[in-house]
Amino acid sequence: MFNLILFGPPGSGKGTQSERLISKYGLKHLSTGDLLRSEIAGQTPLGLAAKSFMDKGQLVPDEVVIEMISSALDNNPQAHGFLFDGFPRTTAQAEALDKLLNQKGTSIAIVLALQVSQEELIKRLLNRGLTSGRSDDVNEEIIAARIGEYEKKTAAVADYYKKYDKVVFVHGEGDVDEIFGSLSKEIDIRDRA
Ligand code: B4P
Repeated sequence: MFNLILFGPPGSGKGTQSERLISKYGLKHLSTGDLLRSEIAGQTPLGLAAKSFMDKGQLVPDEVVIEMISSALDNNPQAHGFLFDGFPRTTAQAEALDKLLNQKGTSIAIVLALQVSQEELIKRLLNRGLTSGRSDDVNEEIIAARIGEYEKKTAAVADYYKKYDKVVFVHGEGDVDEIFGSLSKEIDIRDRA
């Protein structure tokens, strides 16, 4: 089993690159952002609770997203590997993920961390907000709150995995295909190892 985390600030291209990586490597895509948005669309109690955090640019509480990922892992016993997109976003989530994977006799092979400047992140998210209908992309204040949450709570997740020598930083600005090429190169080195 080959499990990877695509890591980076909001708007760094995690969703964009995930789509390509899952089709090239046959991984099961687990995006907590997508899972939460589908709960919101279904107007479930979980979705309604999550929406109040997401609309303010805040992270959804750890126990909610950990439970969602735990169920998704259980529901995909046939997967050859998982691509985690937007998860883990706190050290507590990283510790929980390690435990869940350990129970299944597997672990994270690599954390690919996309690096994008703050100006570019804001530009991309405001641009997406014009067409996506996503309430967390519509104004600069909410976007700034999301970047603030990333710096305060999520950046430390890279330090957590650095201890295990699993983090590779990849330049995330420029041509989407070139970035995909850089990510693929890093996976290919490990996948063959
Ligand atoms: P997510 O859905 O994870 O979304 P994201 O961080 O905003 O975006 P991503 O990095 O995937 O950006 P994308 O590729 O689409 O999170 C949304 C919210 O859900 C969070 O704020 C939080 O409230 C909640 N949440 C999710 N997971 C959670 C967790 N684990 N714990 C707690 N809360 C959680 O790219 C953005 C834009 O850039 C797109 O328009 C794309 O087309 C463009 N783009 C991509 N690559 C480009 C490139 N190379 N050049 C130019 N533009 C590019």
